[in-house]
Formats: sequence, C-alpha cells, structure tokens
Amino acid sequence: KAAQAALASIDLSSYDPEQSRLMDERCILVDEQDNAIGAMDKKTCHLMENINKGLLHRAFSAFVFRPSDGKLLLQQRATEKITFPDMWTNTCCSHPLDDFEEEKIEKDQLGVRVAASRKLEHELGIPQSQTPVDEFQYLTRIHYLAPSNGMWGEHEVDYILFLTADVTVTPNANEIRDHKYVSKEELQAMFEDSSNSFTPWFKLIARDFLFGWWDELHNRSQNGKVVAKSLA
Ligand code: DMA
Ligand code: MN
Repeated sequence: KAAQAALASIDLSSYDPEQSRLMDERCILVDEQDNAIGAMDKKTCHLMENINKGLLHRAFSAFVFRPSDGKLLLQQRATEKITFPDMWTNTCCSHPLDDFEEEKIEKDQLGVRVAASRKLEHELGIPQSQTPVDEFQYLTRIHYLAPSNGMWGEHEVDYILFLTADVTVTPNANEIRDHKYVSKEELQAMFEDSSNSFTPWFKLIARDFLFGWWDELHNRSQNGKVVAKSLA
C-alpha cells in the first residue's frame, strides 16, 4: 500500500477525452514470472516513472492472417492514442482487464483470448463471432520494456496470439488511422522505408517470431493445412 501511494500520476486534460477515459481501465499487475499480484489503472501502469520502479502488467499482441493469401492485417495507431500514436503495428494489442472476471482466467490463456476478441471488435469493428477465443494460436509470452513519447511507455508480459480468419473490418477512427493487409515481402519493404514508424514490440515480434511463422504458413498452405510451429 505504501508503495502504491508513492506512484506518480498525471493530468490527462490535454489528451483526447475518449482515450483519457480509457486510461481508467484496470490492468492486471504481474511479477516477472507472470503471477498476478494486483490491479492498477492503465494510466499509472504506463508512466515511465512508475515503470522504472518495476511496475509490470499483462498484455496481448494479436496477429490476424487472411486465409486466402496468408497476408497479415496491420493497423496504424490513431493520432489520438496517448502511447505510441501514429505508428504501424500488428492487428491489435491491448490488456486483459481486472474489470472483467473472464479476463483474469489463466487456464489455456483464456483471459487474454477473451480480451483479444473484445478489442478486435472495439478497435477494428470485427464482430466477435469472427474471432472465436479457442481459435487463437498462443505462441509464447514475452517480457519487454519500451519507452514511448514523453513520460509514457510500456512494461509488459505480452501474450502473442495468432489467428487465421476471414474478418470484416469497420475501423474505430479514435483507435486506428489506417489498416492494410501485407505479405511478408510487403512488410519487409515497409520496414526498409524510413518514412514509416513502427511500435517497438511489433518490430521485436516480427524479428523473432513472425517471419519464421510466415515461412511455415506458406509451406503448410501448399496442402491446405495451416498448423502452428512450436516456437515457445
Ligand atoms: C497495449 O497496446 C499492449 C501492448 C502489447 C503494447 P495498446 O496501447 O494498443 O492498448 P490500449 O489501446 O488498450 O491501451
Ligand atoms: Mn500496456
């Protein structure tokens, strides 16, 4: 309790009102072994001053692939986003929330799967019926820390989830500026064009997991069957 009282806060009145409101969501605090140890509002969790004291929370990164051609759906974050605005990134990232009982369930990563389905609908307007929770392929968890702009940053245990599904996208403009499907080669070309900026976790996951997965996807798609490679 004493440690929590010492955490920094900030006034959000100069930011987008909807994004400021979402900063009241309650993230799940974890230790470095991903044991849940409490809950804290999203604003407190994303201030570098608190991150530098060790504050760590649970998150997910979802990657949606189109079955017909194996292309990955990317989004460009809205200018309104308080952290990492305007950057290109994977299909959808967010946090399982302490606010919802289901999103705290750890068995079979149910909590993050439910959160991924919820946020794919919130950010990209994808009906939840198109993202069944048991169809997400869980790859692994990564622990990473990355500063954003100014006083903001990320420090998370991030669950990586892949889903191959046909989805209908109706963008929420407060969340995303743009979206597009890219092949492995098209993404490589985007990375090489210095006029594009990318989130740090997307660059990391692309390098360590995504390109290998894509090779596998291509090979498997020859006989029409897509299966996960064990990467964890
Ligand atoms: C947070 O993503 C999660 C990761 C893996 C960086 P986000 O900032 O897009 O989440 P939200 O929009 O819910 O704050
Ligand atoms: Mn976060």
